[in-house]
Amino acid sequence: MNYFIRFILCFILADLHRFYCDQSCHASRNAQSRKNHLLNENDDNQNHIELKQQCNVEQHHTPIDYSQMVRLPGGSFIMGTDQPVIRADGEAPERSIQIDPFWMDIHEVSVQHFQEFVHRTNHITEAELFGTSFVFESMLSEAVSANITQAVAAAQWWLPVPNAWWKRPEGIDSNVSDRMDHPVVHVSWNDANSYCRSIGKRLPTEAEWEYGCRGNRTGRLFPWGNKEMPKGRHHMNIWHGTFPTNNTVDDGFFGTAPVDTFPSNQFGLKNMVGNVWEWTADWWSARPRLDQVHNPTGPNTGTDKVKKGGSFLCHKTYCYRYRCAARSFNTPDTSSSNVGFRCAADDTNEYVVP
Ligand SMILES: [Ca+2]
Ligand SMILES: [Ca+2]
Repeated sequence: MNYFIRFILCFILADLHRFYCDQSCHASRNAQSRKNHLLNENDDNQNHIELKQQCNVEQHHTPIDYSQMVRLPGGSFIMGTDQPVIRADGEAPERSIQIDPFWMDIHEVSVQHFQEFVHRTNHITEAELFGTSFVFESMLSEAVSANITQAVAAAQWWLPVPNAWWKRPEGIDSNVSDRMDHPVVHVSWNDANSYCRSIGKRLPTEAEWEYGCRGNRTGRLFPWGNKEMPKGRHHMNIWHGTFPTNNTVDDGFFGTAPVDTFPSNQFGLKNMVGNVWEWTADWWSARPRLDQVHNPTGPNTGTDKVKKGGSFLCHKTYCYRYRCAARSFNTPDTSSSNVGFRCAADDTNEYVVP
């Protein structure tokens, strides 16, 4: 199906978004098969990887570094919306939620910080184990595109790119030398969880993330209010122009932006919407649990994890998910060029004012 028809369907059939268009907003790994294949290639390799993965999940016990975090005061806030844009995602209903105080990273985790984690722990990401990761096709060089024969049936502009991983975001001929302050990408939920745990932190719950996004502004679309560009200023990195054929780069960024770009919200958090999607701790369900009103943690189990905030690939006519109430999902072993994360931490007596 060509882009024009897909675009029209997305625009008109908003409530069918999940069934038609949402399948193309992201690509998910369809099975453990390729990783299992890699793990079974030889026993020595398997033992080597398993040993390293044991190191990955080791919990860090030294004090948390709060220097790039903010303490959110908690309290009650309104989660979700009664005016859902993408109803099938479970954006509705509005409900009053109580959140305890907690800490959250000011920024999405940068390439620099993820590299330090890898050096410290020898972590091997799932993109490396699988041997491929998903990249939006217009990000690729002609040389890399020409060598890709496999396509994702339900997501035609997402390509499984060999050797795409956090250090080579667009495959073999790319690098991160000028993107050390950009958000790390090609990290699965499992990778993100390992990172946060290694420094004594954790992934935020969906409710914590949304509370942080809203920044004490009830019922607003974005962290700063309802206008996409207040006073004509860009506040986030999304797709400007015509998706997916023409990115006018009005906000200054074709791909990711440095994690400290754009104004902070009232909590001091940056890029909660746009730039990269952010993993949360919760399992996905399109029906939010309404029985959980105090520090909700979502379903007890599931097959996908919730991600929040949208990315540099989001456009209002397609994947209008750069809103605090919006939500989407991927399997916990999926990685792609537009998903990253930030960490949170419990509010304990450990923090000492410098
Ligand atoms: Ca942009
Ligand atoms: Ca973000």
